[in-house]
Amino acid sequence: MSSQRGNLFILSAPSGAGKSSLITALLKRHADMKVSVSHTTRQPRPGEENAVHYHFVSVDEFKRLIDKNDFFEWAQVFENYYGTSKQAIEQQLAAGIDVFLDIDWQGARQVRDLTPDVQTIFIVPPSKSELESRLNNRGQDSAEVIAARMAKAQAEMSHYDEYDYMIINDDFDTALSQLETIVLSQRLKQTNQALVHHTLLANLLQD
Ligand SMILES: Nc1nc2c(ncn2[C@@H]2O[C@H](COP(=O)(O)OP(=O)(O)O)[C@@H](O)[C@H]2O)c(=O)[nH]1
Ligand SMILES: [Mg+2]
Repeated sequence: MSSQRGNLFILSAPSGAGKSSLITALLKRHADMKVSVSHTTRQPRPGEENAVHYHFVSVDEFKRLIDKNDFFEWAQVFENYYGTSKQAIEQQLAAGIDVFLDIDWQGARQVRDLTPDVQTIFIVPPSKSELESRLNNRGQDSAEVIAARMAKAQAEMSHYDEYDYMIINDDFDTALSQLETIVLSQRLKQTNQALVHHTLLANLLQD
C-alpha cells in the first residue's frame, strides 16, 4: 500500500468526445489508477456488463440508495439517473489509488463543493462534424437518440470553463499523453510529495 493517498479526478466531456477510450487506455498503463463504476438507471448497451461498466439498477433501487445517503453525488442526465457511490471511491483513494470519475457537469459541481482538491478535466472533440460522425459511427443508438445527444453535447460543452484542464481529443495518442501528464503531475505537487517523502525531508532539515 502506498503511503500517499490517491488523487481524485473528474473527467467530463460531451458524448462522443472519446472520454471512455482515453480512460481505458490510461488505466492499461497504470495499475495504480482506477475508474469509479457508477450506478445508472439506463439500459445496458450491447457489450456492457453489470458492475464493470455500470451498476445497472431500477429507478426504485436508485431512489432507495439516494434515501440511504449512499451517493457521493448523483444527477439526472439524458432522462436517466446516474450516481457515484461513496463506497466506489473512498477505499481506493485510501489505498493510494488515483480515482477517475466519468461524470457530467452537474456531478462535477457537487464533487467540487465536497472535495475542493479534486482536479477536473474537460475533453472536447476537434470539431462539431467530427463529434457528429463519432456519434453516428458508434452504431448502438437510434437516430433519435443520436440527435438528442448532439443537442445535449452542446449543453455539456457550455460548461467547459468550470474545469481546471482542457484536452482537445483530435489525435488520440496526443490526448492520452496530455491526460497522463495532468494526472502524473498531480503526484508531484509539493503537498503530496511532502507526505510521501516526510522521512527524507525530516532528515534533510535536521541540523
Ligand atoms: N453526475 C454523474 N454523471 C454520470 C455518472 N456516470 C456517468 N455520468 C455521465 O452521464 C453521461 C451519459 O453517460 P453514458 O450513458 O455512459 O453515455 P455516454 O455519453 O456515451 O458516455 C456522461 O456525461 C457521463 O459522464 C455519475 O455517476 N454521475
Ligand atoms: Mg460513458
